[in-house]
Amino acid sequence: MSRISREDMRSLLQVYFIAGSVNCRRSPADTLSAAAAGGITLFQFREKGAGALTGSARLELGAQLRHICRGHSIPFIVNDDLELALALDADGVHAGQDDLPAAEIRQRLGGQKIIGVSAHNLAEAQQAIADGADYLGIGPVYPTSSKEDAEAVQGTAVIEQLRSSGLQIPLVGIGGITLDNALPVLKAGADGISVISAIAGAADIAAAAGNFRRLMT
Ligand code: TZP
Ligand code: MG
Repeated sequence: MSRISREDMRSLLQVYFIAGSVNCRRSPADTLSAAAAGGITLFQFREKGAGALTGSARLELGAQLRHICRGHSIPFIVNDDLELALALDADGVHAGQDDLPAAEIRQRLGGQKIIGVSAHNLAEAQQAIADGADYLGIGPVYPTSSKEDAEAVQGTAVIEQLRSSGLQIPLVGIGGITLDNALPVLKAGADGISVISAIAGAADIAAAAGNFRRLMT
């Protein structure tokens, strides 16, 4: 089976919502349902941080969220954990630099699934592309309180650098992105924005997702 095309991947990255139970003020299922109704284009299940679910509770929540994604035709990506992705028949995996190399994930997941990799510089980006990544997550663009071990804030500089080096791979910016600071990320060359708190923490989740979606058109 064939890899997702770059153009299809770019469209999916427009409003990439990431969440786990720790990030949600309402239930994760309600949060994701509202975000999906509002117009997110891709979802990542990232069950991480203090108080995160483990074992069967994590698997059950993943299955519930995958089901919601399927109902909205939104691809369901699992953060870090290849075994969980396989168990949930996820649409893809997102890996950090400390996780399994994309080449190994590609071998285990097969050709048609989506693989994303977090990259912080040109060398990491080139390696991820060589390993078969479909998209790269670049950040943190702005200060974030959603990731305990976040690297140094880089603004839009790395996105600009990757684009000026000629890299064509779909890119998404991440870290502290809100409606007010999203446009420079796109201007720098990202195909979309990835957010946790600006959607999961919003008083009106569907409206927040819808506002990001409108920014993309
Ligand atoms: N990777 C880099 S920053 C970040 C991740 C997972 C957290 C993004 O969360 P928020 O709330 O959108 O800043
Ligand atoms: Mg990771």
